Amino acid sequence: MTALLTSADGLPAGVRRPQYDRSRCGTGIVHIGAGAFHRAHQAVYTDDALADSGGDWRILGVSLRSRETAERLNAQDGLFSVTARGVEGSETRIIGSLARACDLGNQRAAIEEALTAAATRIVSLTITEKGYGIDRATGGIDKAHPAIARDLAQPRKPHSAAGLLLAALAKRRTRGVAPFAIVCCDNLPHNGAMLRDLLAGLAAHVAPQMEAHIREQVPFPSTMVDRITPAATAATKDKAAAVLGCRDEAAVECESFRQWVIEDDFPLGRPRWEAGGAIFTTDVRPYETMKLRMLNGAHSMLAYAGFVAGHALVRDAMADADLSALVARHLAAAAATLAPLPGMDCNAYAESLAARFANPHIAHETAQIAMDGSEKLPQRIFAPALLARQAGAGAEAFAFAAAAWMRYLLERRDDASRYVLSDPRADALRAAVAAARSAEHITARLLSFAWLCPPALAQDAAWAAAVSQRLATMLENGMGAAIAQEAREARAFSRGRRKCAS
Ligand code: CS2
Repeated sequence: MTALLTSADGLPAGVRRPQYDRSRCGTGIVHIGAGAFHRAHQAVYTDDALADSGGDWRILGVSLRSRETAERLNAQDGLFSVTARGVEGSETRIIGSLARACDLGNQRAAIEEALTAAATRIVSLTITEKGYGIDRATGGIDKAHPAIARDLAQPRKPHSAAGLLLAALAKRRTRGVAPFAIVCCDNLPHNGAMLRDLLAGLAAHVAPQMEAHIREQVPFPSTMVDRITPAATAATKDKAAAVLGCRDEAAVECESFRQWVIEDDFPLGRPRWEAGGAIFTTDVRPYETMKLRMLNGAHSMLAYAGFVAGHALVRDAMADADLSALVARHLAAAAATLAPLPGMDCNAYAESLAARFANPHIAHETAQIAMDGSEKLPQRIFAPALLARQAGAGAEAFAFAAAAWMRYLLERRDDASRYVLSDPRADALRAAVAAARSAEHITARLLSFAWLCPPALAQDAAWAAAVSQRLATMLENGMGAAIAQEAREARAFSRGRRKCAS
């Protein structure tokens, strides 16, 4: 089979196609980071909105680094398939909302033109936590971030997402074109406000006249995005080809669950994303905090402990009764740090998360989640740990997760097989671990990084001891034994709690 997916005609009857005339819908969104998550999430919601009410809201996808993504998508006229796999079964549909894709290395002019066009009313981003260049200790720009450093030296030819947006907003302002709304769709706390601070911080260095404009005139609606989407592999494409009867080089698979909560701040208009189930709100923070601490926090714990113990996939780690007991404990501990959210039952949410992690049809690699821990742990683990400690709680679940991450930094599994740490701060992390003599020393060195752990938590001796004791067990007895011991203690604790409550 060599035919490529170039048209939605002629596909098997069970495959849903775009329910609208693509040629009648112009482009209104530029999306930076056209990877699997965007294709499985925002592109699907936009497809639903176009089917519901049309509009000039198709997407121009931008890749900042990869040339292949854009080439593959353009070879298929922007079409690609999304296979949603639930526990009960799967559904494959063709998404038509992507008009075309460009990569910055080869198509800078086209990207800059699209960003300054009046028709572009929204710019959204999925570039992962590390893509932005935020100094995590201050919230300002990280001058050591490679793309930010380049943009500070040469602001006229930006390479960072922040630099591109800033340059485009400046041109729009000069030409009298209203600013687009900027929607950060990455798992960062207060992602709209965070991106506003980043752009304003960059402006202060390279275009001071833009700083107030960014703070006062540019909308930055915050969002919470959710859909478990493993990185696409050769198997993803082969399975898609078997369903489609042709090759789809941009195929994605994901879970069937999806959620999008967005602050409704789009002065120039927006697609009717609610047609796909998006929820609009005036304050996204409670949703975002719940997702970061519960879903992402438990995911990270499971990924570090599971990966080191030898589980390559999340679903296999969940099949280990001890690890799934630790996931349940982590979810409960994270839920206890949240303010009540009307209409949201944290226990039901926790149960649904455990079921989603265990989905037998999703091959989500623990290594994928384990990447970039220094960018993820502050909001997933250390922020709720501090709150738990301030509330007088023991914070064992967070201490275990932090220790599992520290153990993972050693670059060898329980069975002594090696892997390479993938983290933008890998050098600093490796150096901290290599120079340390004991679990206590490793813990102290790592917790002292202000970009990682809030100083008030690092100085909490009981918390540091809880982390280092767990790390010592992991180092002396292996991760498998540490998981078993932790799960025993967690079960005994929850039995004790149930007794007290009855
Ligand atoms: C995961 C997330 O890779 C990770 O760190 O925790 O990508 C997670 O799968 C998504 O946020 C789910 O919406």
